[in-house]
Amino acid sequence: EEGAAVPPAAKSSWGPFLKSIASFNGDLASLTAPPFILSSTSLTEYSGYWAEHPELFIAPAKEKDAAKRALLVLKWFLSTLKQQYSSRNEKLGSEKKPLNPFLGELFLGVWKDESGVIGETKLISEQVSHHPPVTAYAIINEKYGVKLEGYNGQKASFSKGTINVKQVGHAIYHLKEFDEHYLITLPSLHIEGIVYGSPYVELNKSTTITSSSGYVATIDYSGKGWISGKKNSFTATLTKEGGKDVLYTIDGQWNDKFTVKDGKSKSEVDSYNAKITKTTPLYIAPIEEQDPLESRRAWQKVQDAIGRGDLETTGAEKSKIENEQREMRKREKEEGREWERRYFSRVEEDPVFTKLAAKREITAEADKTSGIWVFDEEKYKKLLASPAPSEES
Ligand code: HCR
Repeated sequence: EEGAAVPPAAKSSWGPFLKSIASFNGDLASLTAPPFILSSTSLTEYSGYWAEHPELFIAPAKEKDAAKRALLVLKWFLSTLKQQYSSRNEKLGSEKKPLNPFLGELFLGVWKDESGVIGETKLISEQVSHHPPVTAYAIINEKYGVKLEGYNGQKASFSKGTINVKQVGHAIYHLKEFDEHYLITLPSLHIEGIVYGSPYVELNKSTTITSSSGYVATIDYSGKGWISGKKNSFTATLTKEGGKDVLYTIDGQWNDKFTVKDGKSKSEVDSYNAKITKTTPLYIAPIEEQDPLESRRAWQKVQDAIGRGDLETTGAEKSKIENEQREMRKREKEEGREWERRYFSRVEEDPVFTKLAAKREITAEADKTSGIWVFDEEKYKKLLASPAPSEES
């Protein structure tokens, strides 16, 4: 039944919402969703989903065998999918519409390490473009010399009752000791359950992880009604570039269990249970110590209002931020300058990406992400030396 999962008080808003998405233009930020489907989390926070298991994030750095290392990178990637694509569903009861970050918005944090084994893992996430919305991030573990950097935007379309989302951008995982890079492509997704008022994400098609050491992982996604008939299913293979032999296969559900098998003997060599593997909480500075551009400080009033269900204040506080932003863009335009991103820079070309992308015919689609973005070590080092408060705010 249409809107079956919609709270009674919001029932009357669901029909009109369904009609409005049927004619929507592809810009997710402009989609006006009924209040109960609004989340108080900004998209800049989603970058953290890449490392909620720091022990898996750094595991490849400890592996001396190149093929097993590539396998551990694949395993870590698969372990992030549950956080990325179904954690809101599980925590909030359905997928929700995140806050649309403003240009320059930051989300900074660290996964501390009580064990003393893993070392600190830092997260830097920054909104590098507002039109179109693009978030860039770097996740760094100095102790093991592991760094992930990437950026992404979304291109959406509506068809046959679902929202289809294509992700533009990519991620690059780097291992310092082995001087290895892994180019990770991002899955397309669609949203199921919209008609019933309980949207959740299902991943589409396939993605790849291409390593500079010559390994290729291919992950094929399928949902309910496909091969296994279970939602959030996948099968993955790891092969040596140019070779025909499958070294390892992994299959199962990314929100549940999956098993790793040897490609030849088909015997199980490893397994993972996403349901019972605990995440490590991200430490974020208390609001009063945060920079004014940091997400939770900047959105505090909006978030409180959403939490209280106070629509009027939500709207008013959102407008304040939007107007301030509009003013700033106007001033920059008049003065012929562009907002200086704090941690990232736009580049003509990222040689690491170009080299790995050429192996798979992957393109950057820079026109859809307002450029190619890289983590700027120079800016980062300068900021570490003297954390300057923001001038604009
Ligand atoms: C599509 C989506 C916003 C973007 C979210 C992304 C793609 C962001 C980058 C993360 O690394 C991975 C990721 C996971 C999310 O699943 C995805 C979101 C799912 C829904 C949301 C829409 C904007 C919400 C539309 C409104 C619906 C609920 C009616």
